[in-house]
Parts: sequence; structure tokens; C-alpha cells
Amino acid sequence: MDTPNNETKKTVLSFVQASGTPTLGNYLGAFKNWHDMAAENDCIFGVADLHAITVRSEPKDLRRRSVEMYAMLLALGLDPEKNIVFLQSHVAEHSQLAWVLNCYTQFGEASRMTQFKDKSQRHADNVNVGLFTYPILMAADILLYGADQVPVGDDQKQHLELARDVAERFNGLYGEVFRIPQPYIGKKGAKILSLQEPEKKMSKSDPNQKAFISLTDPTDVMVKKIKSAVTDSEAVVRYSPDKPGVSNLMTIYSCCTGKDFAAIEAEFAGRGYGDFKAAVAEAVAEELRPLRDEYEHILADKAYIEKCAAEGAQKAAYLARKTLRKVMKKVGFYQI
Ligand code: AQP
Repeated sequence: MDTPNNETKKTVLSFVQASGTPTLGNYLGAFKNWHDMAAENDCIFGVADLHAITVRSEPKDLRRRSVEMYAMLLALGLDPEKNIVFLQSHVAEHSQLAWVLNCYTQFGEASRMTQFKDKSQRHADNVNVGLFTYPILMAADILLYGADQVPVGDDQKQHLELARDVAERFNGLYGEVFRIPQPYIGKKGAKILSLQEPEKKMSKSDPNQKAFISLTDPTDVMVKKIKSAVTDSEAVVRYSPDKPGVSNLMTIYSCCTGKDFAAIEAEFAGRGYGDFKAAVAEAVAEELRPLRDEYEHILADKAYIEKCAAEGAQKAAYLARKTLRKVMKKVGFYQI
């Protein structure tokens, strides 16, 4: 199995869909871990633009969002010289391997994916086959690069299990072709919830703008969204499953400040939600300000983005081609 550099480091891979502006959920659940892991591992980060078309959008919006998401990855500090940072559609092997893996995935196991059930309800007017086979494309994304670890939020755990099952099935038939990936779920922030419906996860494609904090929201917008977050009538800052709104804000505050829940409860004992929300808003604004500044700086430099994306695609394609060639041979395609 080939890895990007050497055998002592782990290969870490993660993608983000270009389906909107990334949220605080994406940041706390995934991006923050990516940044930390990039220092010590061989990392491959991708903008999943192929995944994004499972939901219909205007071509110009997809293009803009893909570039913005790519700029956001660079702004996180993922060094494009040391890591591979690219756009999925620039490497044709993703789609090619996905087709092969489709034929090694059972309809029944794909039908069990809860995100398909969720998304097909949310987009009932466009329940396309891509929405259903999305996890198989995701398996191809991961398996092409021999990823050891895949940092994801809780919502993607089931998809990763499917990737493992398909890889094990394929290896069982043809020998050790794929490395079996492990999920990496951060200790905190693995599931940041909607600010308006705290029983649902925070999602960048939520039609209710007040439900999520976008990483590019101006500070005053961010503050307003946090102040209007749904809580409860108890007016006590306490972490508990029956207080999902307050617990979610506590998680966000904890991720941004490093304070644990007991310290947060003590800090706000006897104080109302007004004070608490103001502190959460300030902590989020502080956490995101440097990222937003860097993002704006990078986004203004289109030549730099294009250069990094072209180099990233070239490095990714080199690795992907090797794996795909092996797969094609094992399956029995006539080689020329
Ligand atoms: N609310 C969340 N809390 C923690 N982690 C999250 N992630 C997403 N939402 C949360 C993690 O972010 C990474 C990139 O996600 P993605 O954009 O590729 O796909 P997604 O999980 O479908 O995210 P969204 O925001 O909900 O997108 P849409 O609205 O387009 O469906 C993943 O590691 C994910 O776990």
C-alpha cells in the first residue's frame, strides 16, 4: 500500500462538501482536528465538489462555493506544500473507483444509511440516485489514498463503517488491496447542534439561516444568532440531555475556551442566559476572527488558489492512479 511520504507517519484524509459556507459545526467537529493532525501526519484534504451535486445548485454557485471552500482549507493553515489539498472533481479516479465499489456494495447495506433517509426527506423533490450512492463515492475517496485515519464528525461515522466493510469485502476476494481506515472522532465538538432545533445537527444547507453560524458571518450576525439560540425556561446553565439547547451552547463555549462543563456551570451559577449567551458569542467571535481574516486574504488571491489547487490535484492523481490500476487489474479488466 502506498502512502504519500513515509511509512512511520499516518495518512490522514478528510473531505468537506462544497454545499455551502462551512459552519461552526464543520469547524469544531472536523476542521480544528484537521489542523492539529496536519502537523504530525501525511494529510490529504479535499473539497468534495462531486458530493455537492447530490443537491441541485446553480453552476455558478457550485463554482464559487468550491473555490471558497478551498480557500477556507488553506486558511485553516493546511500547508499545501506539505499536505495534499485539492478538489475532488480534478481527480477522475474518484468516480472510476466509485463505480467499481458500487458493484461490491449491497443495496441493503446502502439502504441503512441514516443520512440518506434524512436528506431524502429534506430534499423530497430531488431524491436522486447520487444521494443514495454518496457513501460509496466517499468510500472511494478514502480507499484511493490508503488513509489510516479519517477525522469526521459523528454524522459520518456510519459512512466510514460502510467504507471499511466494502474494503474488507474487496480484500477478502482479491488480497490486501485497500488499507482499512479508522475513524477519528474528536473528544469534543463531534456533534454541534442547530441553534434553532437543538435535536438536529448544525448543517450548512439548513434553510433557516439562524440555525447555523457560518465561518464567514460578520461578528454582529454571529452574536445575534447566538443570542436568539433556542434554550429553555429553566434559566440555569447546566449540561444535561434534557437541556439540548443550553448543552449545545456549553459544548461550543467549551471547545472555544478549553473550559470543562463543571467550570462553565460554576462560572454562570446564579446568572441568566443573557450573560451566558454573550460570553459564548464573544468566545466564538474570538476563535473565528483569525481564520476569517486569513480566509479573506487568501480568497482575494485567485492566482495562488489556482496554483495550489493544480499542484494538489497532480499529487492526488499520482496516488489515486496507482490504487485504481491495482483495483482494475484485480477485478480482471483487460490491461494494455
Ligand atoms: N454539526 C456538526 N458537528 C460536528 N461535525 C460536523 N460536521 C458536519 N456537521 C457537523 C463534520 O464536518 C465535516 C465535513 O462535513 P461535510 O460538509 O462534508 O458534510 P456534512 O456532514 O453533510 O455537513 P453539513 O454541514 O451537514 O453539510 P450539508 O448541509 O451539505 O449536508 C465532516 O467530517 C462532518 O462530520
